[in-house]
Amino acid sequence: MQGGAFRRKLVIVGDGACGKTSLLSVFAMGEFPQEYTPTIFEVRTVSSGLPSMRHDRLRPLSYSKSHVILIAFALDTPDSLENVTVKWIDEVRELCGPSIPVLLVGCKKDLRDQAMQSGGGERGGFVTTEQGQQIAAQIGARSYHECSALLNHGVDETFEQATRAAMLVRGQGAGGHNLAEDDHHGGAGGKERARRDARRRAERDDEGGGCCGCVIL
Ligand SMILES: Nc1nc2c(ncn2[C@@H]2O[C@H](COP(=O)(O)OP(=O)(O)O)[C@@H](O)[C@H]2O)c(=O)[nH]1
Ligand SMILES: [Mg+2]
Repeated sequence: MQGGAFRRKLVIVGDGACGKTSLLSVFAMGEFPQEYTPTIFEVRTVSSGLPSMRHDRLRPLSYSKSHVILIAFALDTPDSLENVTVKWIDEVRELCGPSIPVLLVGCKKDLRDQAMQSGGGERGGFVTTEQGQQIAAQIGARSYHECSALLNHGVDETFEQATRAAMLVRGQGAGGHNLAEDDHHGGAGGKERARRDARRRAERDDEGGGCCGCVIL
């Protein structure tokens, strides 16, 4: 506890372009970003990243001391839900352990609603609520949410549930990756040094300012 306030760290992961930055931007700043900017590590009130192979090695740093994880996917992209089961949940459990609360979030609900209204939603191409709920149960998620950052539907509710879940986690949170150990085994070459510097930056961000409570990957 610092300054009489609880500090909780929330991390959002999920496929690139599934809607993570927009979700957070709408929640934190009340604004839907007009331009899509894939980001690597953006540190302001949030951090954001583009999940590519190159960033797979740096991403574990951002999980450090998390209290709650949101795994996001896009309701108009079934592949992004599949990646929840084949990639994201494994990474989260490996780096944050079995007990950190995980919420599953389906983004871009407005696109599915629109397709349903025009009769196109039945033809596949969209994830149904039942499918989302089923995967949420399969990965042991605490809850399942659907939202539209564009229309600001379901955004506050999702973060409210995430905050409640985070409050139940005691202490400093879970996650992170012991790069010192890697250095011990692999030597402190250029790559290791770069990763160590990134870790220090991430740790500084964790500690500083009180604004960096949220990380998007
Ligand atoms: N229709 C619709 N588009 C969205 C929504 N959220 C994000 N997008 C769009 O999806 C693209 C990727 O969004 P972004 O938040 O940057 O995804 P990220 O890579 O996961 O951070 C952008 O073109 C956004 O405008 C939404 O709720 N509805
Ligand atoms: Mg982003």
